[in-house]
Amino acid sequence: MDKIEPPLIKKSLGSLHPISQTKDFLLKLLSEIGFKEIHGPEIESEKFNFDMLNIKKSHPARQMHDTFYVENKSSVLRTHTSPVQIRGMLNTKPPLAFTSAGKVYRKDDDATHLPMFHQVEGIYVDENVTFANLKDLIHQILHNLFGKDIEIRFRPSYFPFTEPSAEVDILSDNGKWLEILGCGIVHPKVLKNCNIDAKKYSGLAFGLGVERIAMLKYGVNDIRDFYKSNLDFLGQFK
Ligand code: 2U9
Repeated sequence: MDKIEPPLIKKSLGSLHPISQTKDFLLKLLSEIGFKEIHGPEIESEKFNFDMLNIKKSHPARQMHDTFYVENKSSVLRTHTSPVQIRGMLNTKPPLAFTSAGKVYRKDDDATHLPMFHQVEGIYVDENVTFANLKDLIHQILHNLFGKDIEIRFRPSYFPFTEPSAEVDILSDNGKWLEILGCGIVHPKVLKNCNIDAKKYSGLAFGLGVERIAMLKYGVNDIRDFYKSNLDFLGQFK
């Protein structure tokens, strides 16, 4: 006699994708600190993606081989979530604290870069915002992500939209410094572009790549693993 199989009662549940989990973790942490999440379009004008952020016409990021241009060439697939912050600042008087998160697009494709990836960004504009406030905030974020015991290093850098600018590293187990995020004090020209009085107000801003954070947190060496829809790989993040 054939064996009669009982009906399958326990159905296995799915789970959020590890990139969504990492993005949601960051947004929740920042909302608890007081940042409000705002949203914006993935197809942007050159004005909002570049000009308003003090990115000059000659900047290499604007070249055809780095940016996806759409149709008439005055629209782009956003290369960062910063234009969302520009829209937020145009609509709101300071003090303000916003996060913007989601998909961004750049012409890149290798083990650590994809043509689509996710960013989480924050901006805080108020009277008397200083680099000390920025350092404190970044320490809070990184301690929540990687634990209280990690070593953190600020390294001078350059971005057109912040001045001064820094990149932040953490010390890994094997003694190597790993780049985690970029940040800085909002460039006064960017505040002025948004009709904010740069004599009265200053701002801090930071941006991080969600895939990069997830790779470091979970020890994933190839960014492409996140987008192969391999359920054995993805099931490990339940
Ligand atoms: C406005 C003004 C300033 C956001 C910032 C960075 C530094 C940064 C990168 C991290 C890895 C992008 O995903 S990544 O490649 N971001 O280094 N982002 S400061 O500064 C802003 C944003 C909006 C209006």
